[in-house]
Amino acid sequence: MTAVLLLVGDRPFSDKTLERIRPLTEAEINTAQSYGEAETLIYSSPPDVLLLEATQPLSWELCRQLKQAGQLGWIYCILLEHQPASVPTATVPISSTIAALEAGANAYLWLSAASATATHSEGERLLKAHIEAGLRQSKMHRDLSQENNLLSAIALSDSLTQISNRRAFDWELPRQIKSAQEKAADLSLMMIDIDYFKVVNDTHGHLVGDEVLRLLAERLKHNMRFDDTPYRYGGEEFVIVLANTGKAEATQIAQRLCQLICQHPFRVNQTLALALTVSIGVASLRRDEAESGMELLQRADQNLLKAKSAGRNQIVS
Ligand code: GH3
Ligand code: MG
Ligand code: MG
Ligand code: MG
Repeated sequence: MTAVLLLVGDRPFSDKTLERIRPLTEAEINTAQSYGEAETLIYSSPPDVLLLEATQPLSWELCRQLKQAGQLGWIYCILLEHQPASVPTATVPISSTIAALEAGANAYLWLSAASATATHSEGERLLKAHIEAGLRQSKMHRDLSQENNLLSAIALSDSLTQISNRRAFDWELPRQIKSAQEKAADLSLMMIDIDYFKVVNDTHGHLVGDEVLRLLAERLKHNMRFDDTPYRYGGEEFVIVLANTGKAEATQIAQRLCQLICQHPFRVNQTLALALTVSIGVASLRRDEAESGMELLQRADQNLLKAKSAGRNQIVS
């Protein structure tokens, strides 16, 4: 992934800066002539380093805005000002550096007019060092967030079936309930338990049992509506939260699922296809009712027990 540097300022600033920084970095350099354009670029594909024309008040505004929008706080931001040839050894006043840091930038730099010699001036070396510091910071951030995403994916998925796990469900359920209440929408919960699963293990061994769990998870995933995520709640129990779904519709969905499972045996390998059934407990929350996730879950579980004692391979809602 190539590092990207975004240059924001008027035409003369961009042209002058481009000419000076091209030899300093291998990063891809993009330019934005307006602040609107800059914002769009920053939010759609954040650059690694942002170089802003320090004499434009809007640059400072943009810094403050990025600082406030915390998630963009890691973009390395440099306020840059070109000094005329008449001030060859000028250094930035401490007060300007302080103001820049307070606004959320990482540096305030002056670049004096190019000297006739081929070597880089101190100002250029300082700018180069800052760009490199910015690229290091940005790479570290990207690596960390990638690692973070991977760890969350591991923490929230079930290692056997690869679907979401109990931890993900515990996190998601209260949020779904809250969102249903805010939208004044119904919500239902399905708790699914394989019937006589112990017999599968006892007859065919645990590896076959494992494969059945994988196949069932897959079947749940592929036969539910897009937003109805199945979770592995525990052993051979699965739960599905049905957003925007009242009792009548949830009952129909559960019945359809129950049929789908008992009518199509699970092909474990070339020689073994197991006919299985499930029992399902459904609990629904009407838009005008308030209930905690725990209570809703408890009702689904009670209905599941009723389905079991009524003979299994059925649903109770
Ligand atoms: P019921 O109809 O009452 O639900 O009967 P059951 O046999 O399905 O229920 P029970 O609770 O007695 O047994 C569940 C079994 O699920 C016992 C346990 O060994 C098995 N199990 C739980 N997790 C796994 C797993 O990850 N892999 C395998 N192979 N078996 C598992
Ligand atoms: Mg069980
Ligand atoms: Mg069971
Ligand atoms: Mg049981």
